[in-house]
Amino acid sequence: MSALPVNYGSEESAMQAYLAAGEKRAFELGNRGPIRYTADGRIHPDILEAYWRCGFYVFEGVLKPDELADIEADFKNIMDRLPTGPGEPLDHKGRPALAADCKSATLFWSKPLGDPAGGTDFANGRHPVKMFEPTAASDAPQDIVYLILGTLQFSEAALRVYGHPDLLAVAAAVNGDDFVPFNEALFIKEPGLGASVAWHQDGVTHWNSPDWDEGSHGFNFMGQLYGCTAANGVWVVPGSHKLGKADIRSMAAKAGSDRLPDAVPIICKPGDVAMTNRQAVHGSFANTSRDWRVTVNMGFHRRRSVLGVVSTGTLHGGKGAYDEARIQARARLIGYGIDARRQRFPNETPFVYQPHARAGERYEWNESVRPSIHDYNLLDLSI
Ligand SMILES: O=C(O)CCC(=O)C(=O)O
Repeated sequence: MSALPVNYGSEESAMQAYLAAGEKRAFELGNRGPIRYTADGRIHPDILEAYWRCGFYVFEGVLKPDELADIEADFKNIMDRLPTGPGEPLDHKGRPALAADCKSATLFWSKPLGDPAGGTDFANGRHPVKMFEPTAASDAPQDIVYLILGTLQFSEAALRVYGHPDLLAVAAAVNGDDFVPFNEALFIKEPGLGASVAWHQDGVTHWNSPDWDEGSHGFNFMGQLYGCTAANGVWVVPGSHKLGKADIRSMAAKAGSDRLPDAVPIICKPGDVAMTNRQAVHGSFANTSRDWRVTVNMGFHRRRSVLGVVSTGTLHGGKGAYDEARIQARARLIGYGIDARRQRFPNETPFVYQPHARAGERYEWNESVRPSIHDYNLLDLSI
C-alpha cells in the first residue's frame, strides 16, 4: 500500500466542503433502513416508494459479521493472486495470476487515483467528462486493479451473497418474479490509490424504446465489506433515473467542476447493501481518504428488458442474442448461489427463484460444478 496522506491538491478545500454538504443531503432523503416485509411477506412498499423516488436505497445490516469475514478472506486471496501488472501472467509469488486463463474481460486497471474512463470511448463512451485526478504518493505502484468482473468464479463468499434470500426478494419486487441476472463485479477503492469512476448512466439499449421507463435498465446491488463514505463511495443524482438520457457534459460545465451540485453520496456501514438504479447519473471520486472501499456488486434486470436483445459484446459478456437459452444458462448462477448459501447458512430459509421452480430445475453447488463456472460471465446480460 502507498504512503499516506494524499489529498485533492488544488481542489482539496472545495472537495471537503462538497463531501460534507453531500453527506448531509444524503441523510435527508429517507431512503435507508433494514429490508422489511409486510405481514403477507412482500417487500415493504415504503422501501419501493423511496427507491423509485430517489433511484437508490441503502439496506442496512444485510451482511452479518460471519459473512463479512468470509468475504474479506476471499477478497484478500483475490488481491494476493492479482497479476504483477496489466497483461502479466503471474502473481507476486510467481503463481499463475487470477484470471490469466479467462477469455472474458475480467481485470480493469488504472493509474493510482486516475480516471481510466472519463472522456474516453470505454463502455460506449458513457463517461463523457474526465474527473479531477489527484497526484498519488511517489511510492505508489504504477498500475492498480480497480474493477474485477465475473467475480462469482473467484469467490464463493460472493456467490453466497448472490443467493441472499432478502436481496433476491428485493430483486423480485423491483424486476418481477422472473427477474434475470446482469453481471457481478468487485469495485476496489484502496486508500490513497483507488481510481475514480467518472459520472455516467449505465444502460445502452433502451433509452429510445417506446416503452422506456424508470426501470428499463435494471439495478445494481452494492454490498459493502468495509462500509463507504462520501470520500470513497458512489455518488448519485437523486431522481435522475426517471429523466432519460442526461447531458452529463452540460451538467459538469454548469457546475464548473466534476462536483455535481445535486448529487449525494451513498453512505454505508460494513454489511450494508445499496441498491442503485443503473439509469441514475452516478460516479465516484478517486479515493484520497484513509478508508478502503470494497463493493460486492451484483446487477439484476427485468426479463422483458433483456429477452430479444442482441449484444455486440462491447463491455460485459460475449456477442449474441439474449434468447431463452442464454438467459437460462446465465441464471443457473442464481441456482448455484442459493444452494451455496444453503450449505453455509443452513438456518436461513432459501429463496425460491420462480423460473427455476416453474421449470423444475434444481441446482446443487459442489466441487464438480466449480469448473463449469469458469468464464461464466461470457454470458452476462448487458443492456
Ligand atoms: O463503485 C463504483 O465506484 C462505481 C460503480 C458503478 O459505476 C456501477 O456499478 O455502475
